[in-house]
Amino acid sequence: MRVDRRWCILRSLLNGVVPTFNYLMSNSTATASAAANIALVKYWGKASIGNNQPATGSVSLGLEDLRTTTTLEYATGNQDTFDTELDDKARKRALSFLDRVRLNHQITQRLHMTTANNFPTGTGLASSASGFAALSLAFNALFNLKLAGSDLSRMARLGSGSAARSVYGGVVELIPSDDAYAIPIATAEEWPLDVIVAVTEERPKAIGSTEAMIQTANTSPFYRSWLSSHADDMTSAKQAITEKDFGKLADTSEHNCLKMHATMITSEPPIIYWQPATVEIMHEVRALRSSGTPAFFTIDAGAQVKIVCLPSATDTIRQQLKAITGLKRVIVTRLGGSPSVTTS
Ligand code: 2P0
Repeated sequence: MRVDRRWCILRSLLNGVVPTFNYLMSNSTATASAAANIALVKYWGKASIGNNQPATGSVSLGLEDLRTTTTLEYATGNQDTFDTELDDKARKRALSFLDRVRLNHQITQRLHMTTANNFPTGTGLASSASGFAALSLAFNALFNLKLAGSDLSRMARLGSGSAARSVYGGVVELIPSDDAYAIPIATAEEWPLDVIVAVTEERPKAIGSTEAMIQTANTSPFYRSWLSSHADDMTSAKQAITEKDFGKLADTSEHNCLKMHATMITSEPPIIYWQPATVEIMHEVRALRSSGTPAFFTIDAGAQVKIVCLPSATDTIRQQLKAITGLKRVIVTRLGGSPSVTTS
């Protein structure tokens, strides 16, 4: 304890005099890959807006093949620079995140950031989750911060609430608190599942998640019920995962998803992310389950439908989806998404 305290004092003194001191031990580049995740029990609403403190817990699946890869290195000048296709809004968001985490870790170094997604951005496929998780992992590695998983998760949450879950792979729970962080609750090996992403809309969504959440909380008459019924869904989903009870996970996930969309649809003005094909696919998946195919749907803040299934059902579902008018394409992935980091 004493040594830690002295180290902190020395570090902060030196940081004032020699700004480069606290990363003399750092690497010159760090590259991180983090996966998108889909929530089965969803985060929709904030207890605190500035810090992305979620109003509720959530449970998610990491998507092995939907990834953001981000490299951080030192900028040559005294400004952060980007070698990316990030639009102005995303760039501002990344800059404000970097300023915040630099302040938290007493780092002044400006950075050069390169980042790319291997899937569509801003269409309800959790690109902010994989994006801020990859950026946090790269930041931690570049400056050799050696943060514990819970602290990395908290860092990622400052960028985007759902990013707190993408610092891990597998099944992850985000626990609400006044400094919320996520924990892994099951590995992909424990319960192999496939996820079929049915893309029904390639264009970016009309309203972003942050704004939509605030609008929902402020105007939907159902928002209070959403909050008060959430704990039951968390308990049920976690039990289903522990017991590998697919039917129970299916019922809980679809119920929670439809409840979330009910709060959005009843906001003023309404937030309707669904396309006709979104609804058609929901019916198709429910019909498949009724006839014995182990599959259920979930939909996030966008028009895409994510179909979770046992791997034995993947081909059947893909075949059935071909008949859906308005389906643009499918992306098939498995539960997974453990992050990876390299430094030099
Ligand atoms: C989720 N979503 O649990 C829910 C379900 C979308 C629907 O978390 O404001 O991009 O950056 O914390 O994390 C999307 O919201 O929002 C989201 P911010 P985020 O996955």
